[in-house]
Amino acid sequence: MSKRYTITAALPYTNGPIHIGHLAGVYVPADIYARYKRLTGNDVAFICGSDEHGVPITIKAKKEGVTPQDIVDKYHAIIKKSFVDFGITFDNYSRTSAKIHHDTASEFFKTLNDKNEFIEEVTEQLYDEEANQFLADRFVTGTCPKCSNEEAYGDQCENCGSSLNATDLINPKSAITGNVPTLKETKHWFLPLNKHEDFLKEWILKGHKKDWKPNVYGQVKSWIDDGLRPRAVTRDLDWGIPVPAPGGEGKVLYVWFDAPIGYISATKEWAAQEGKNWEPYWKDENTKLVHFIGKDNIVFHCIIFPAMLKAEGSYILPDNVPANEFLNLEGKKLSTSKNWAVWLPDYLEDFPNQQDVLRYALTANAPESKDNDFTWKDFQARNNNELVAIFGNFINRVVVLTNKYYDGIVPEASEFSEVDIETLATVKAYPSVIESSIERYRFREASQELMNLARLGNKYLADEEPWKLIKTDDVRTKTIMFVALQIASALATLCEPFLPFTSIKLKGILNTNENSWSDISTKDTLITSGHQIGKGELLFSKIEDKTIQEQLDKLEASKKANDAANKEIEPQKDLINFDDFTKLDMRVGTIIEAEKMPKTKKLLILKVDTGIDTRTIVSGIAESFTPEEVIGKQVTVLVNLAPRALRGVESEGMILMTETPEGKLVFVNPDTTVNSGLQIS
Ligand code: B3M
Ligand code: ZN
Repeated sequence: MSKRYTITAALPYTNGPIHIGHLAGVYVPADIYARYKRLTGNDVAFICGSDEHGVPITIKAKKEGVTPQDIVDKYHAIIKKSFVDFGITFDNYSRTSAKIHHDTASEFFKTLNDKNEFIEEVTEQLYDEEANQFLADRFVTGTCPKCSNEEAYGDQCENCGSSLNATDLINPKSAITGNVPTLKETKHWFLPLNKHEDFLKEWILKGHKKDWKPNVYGQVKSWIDDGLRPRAVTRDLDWGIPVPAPGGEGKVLYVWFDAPIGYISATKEWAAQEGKNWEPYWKDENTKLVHFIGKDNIVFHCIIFPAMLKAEGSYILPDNVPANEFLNLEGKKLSTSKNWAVWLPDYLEDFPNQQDVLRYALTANAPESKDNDFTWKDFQARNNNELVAIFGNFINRVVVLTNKYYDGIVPEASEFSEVDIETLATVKAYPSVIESSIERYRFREASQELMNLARLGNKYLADEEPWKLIKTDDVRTKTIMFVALQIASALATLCEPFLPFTSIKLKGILNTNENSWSDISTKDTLITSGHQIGKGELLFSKIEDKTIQEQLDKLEASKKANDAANKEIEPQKDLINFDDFTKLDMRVGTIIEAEKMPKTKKLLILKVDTGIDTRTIVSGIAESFTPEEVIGKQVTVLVNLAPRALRGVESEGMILMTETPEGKLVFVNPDTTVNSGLQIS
């Protein structure tokens, strides 16, 4: 039965491009769901937009010496393009700086204020005297009182997911100056979450929410069990939506108050463009509201936003919030600040037209019930062993053989064998098999079912061997190819939510676009005899080891460059007097021999001519130089350092080094050739 769906995907902060973690956690599953709901005949509003307020944007603007507006304009365009490039089919991708959003969020606040749903209170908040600024949200970090994570933010701990008030932090530190904040009085509007505790308990714990994912349900339950407290929904900042109430001058709405309302304003904007009424999408009890988010956003979507909607009174509440866990990259946490990420624009540059490969690899390995790891090796295996070897191979065989035997014309089927009948019946069952996984938000499982259909096709061809039968049994071969073409047609439709670009390509090759999702289970023939298909064209191509190694190297290099760029300059050490200095005996030395220390990655054993003698020095430079490269080099040596044994080799001195921005070690050496043994003073 056709239903109305409002499907939202978390609004990305506009402080940088998006990476594979965002795609895997939120946007690909949301898009699969939205596409599937549309294909099955539902009325869908798939909504997203840029989250353009909040501290992350102000911090980025400060860092780059530009205005917050410059930052959001730049990244809104980049992010929006990435979504189009990866086939994410939002009905509207809006932005929270849009007038319609400012108006909608202001109205929402005013309604709650008029209904006395807020507490207005003067309290002491953290303040940075040097920066002349109140510290909230990401302007302050400290230790989480719940899990002891030392990098919790003023509104949330990303480690345990708890929502916090800035004054809860232990050892708070300003993110602007590094100073310890003081306390200063200021007035704010608080949403008394405690007032909504009973309703939330009822709604989440006792209601029909048992079908929520265990990770979501479990977190929400534990927060509610802990007891809820009032939360400030305004901030002393100048970037955001002005507080529309007397006494609100110089203050703005808390970003997590305005951002979820962004879903509503984006729906309004879309409805106006489409000549529709937006209200049923948010106010009709029959509409199913589903929020796709990452796990760090659970508290906002399952507690705070529902409390806001309930307090307002005229809105529906989410039916489900299928939050995902986090995706790691090569065993390490994805990190924007450490540049440990695969950015979508970079991926497309290196893998043009291969969006479906990434969509598939991220879905097949999605962090649905626990954190998961993206590795380039797994990406390669998903492509080579599944997309190429199973899906692509099946389609290629069907298309090539149909062209070879019948000039691309779908042959007549004669009598179906038992295997044929069974195979066709299995194909008919696939839509509901895939549906049952998608309805439970198990997109990994759904993607594997899709691949199983291609496997079925491959097995059918391998068992029936039309390439052998063509020589002896023309009639039977035609029937086999007819059945295989039905499977290929089913794949063309059923792969659309997962592999949208491939679906278009495949429909082009089969020269048909007429089957809907439900046709696959209801129609006896998906592609009829006499229909002309097109020529073969490879859907996927093998990814070589070299390509994967290049990605691994690139990742490592960009992280190193980033580390070097962000390296804090060490403060000056304590003063020494001239006598201390003269104790150091530094000389020009010449490296005359070099070899790798066995079983180590970093160490070279060098023989150095110091002018005084030839001695052994063990140096940790093997990741920056081969032994051959250093032989003959003149270097600065501290010769009177007490010897010490490294891995059983006595090292008699130290070579002075520094590091390039890329993390490569370089020698501190004379810029002209001089005699070994010369003193440096
Ligand atoms: N911008 C947080 C994030 O990007 C936030 C989501 C808002 S959804 C209303 O993780
Ligand atoms: Zn915590």
